[in-house]
Amino acid sequence: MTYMTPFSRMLELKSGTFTDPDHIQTRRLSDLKGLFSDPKAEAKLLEDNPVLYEVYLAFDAPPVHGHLGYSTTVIYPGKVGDEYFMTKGHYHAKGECGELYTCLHGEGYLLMQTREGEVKAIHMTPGVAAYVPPYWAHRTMNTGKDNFVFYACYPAEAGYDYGTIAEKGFASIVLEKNGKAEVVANPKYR
Ligand code: PAN
Ligand code: ZN
Repeated sequence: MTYMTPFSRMLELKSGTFTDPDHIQTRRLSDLKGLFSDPKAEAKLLEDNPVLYEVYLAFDAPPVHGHLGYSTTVIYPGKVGDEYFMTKGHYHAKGECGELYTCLHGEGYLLMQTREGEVKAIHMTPGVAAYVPPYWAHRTMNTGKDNFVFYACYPAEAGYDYGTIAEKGFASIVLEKNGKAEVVANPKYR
């Protein structure tokens, strides 16, 4: 038996950045084209094409049973029209894989849904440790004025199904209404 050597990474708890990640993924508005509910606001903001979020992947885990991936996501504050900056959102390609999300900084929502359209929203503030059960799609949005940062841990074999969300959308969206975040039904959900 050949053992892998244990290791650690350094996570700056406030900023949520790993100082020595294996990978950083940067997602701009153009990477989420068509996912926001207000096409005019999206087209206007695409002229600037801001960075919406970054994922610090601490470890490029081999995508096989037994290994764990871990990362932090930093979603910047902002909106497309009335809709808060958010992640693409995905089901796991291996739907039976769950995930842990722990908020480190800022505030936001973790939206989850099943393929049958059942929706659950969890308000994320520092210390909230949320469980994404198997088979639930998940998407996060920053509803605060500061960066929203969370730590995630997941089976490395989970993989990503982004296509279903790109095609059908999420059943709920989170909009700012009268200065407050509201989870509302998505009129474009198919
Ligand atoms: C997270 C997400 C991360 C970015 O690490 O991948 O927050 O969201 P999208 O992948 O939807 O763009 C996770 O859920 N991994 O499984
Ligand atoms: Zn996931």
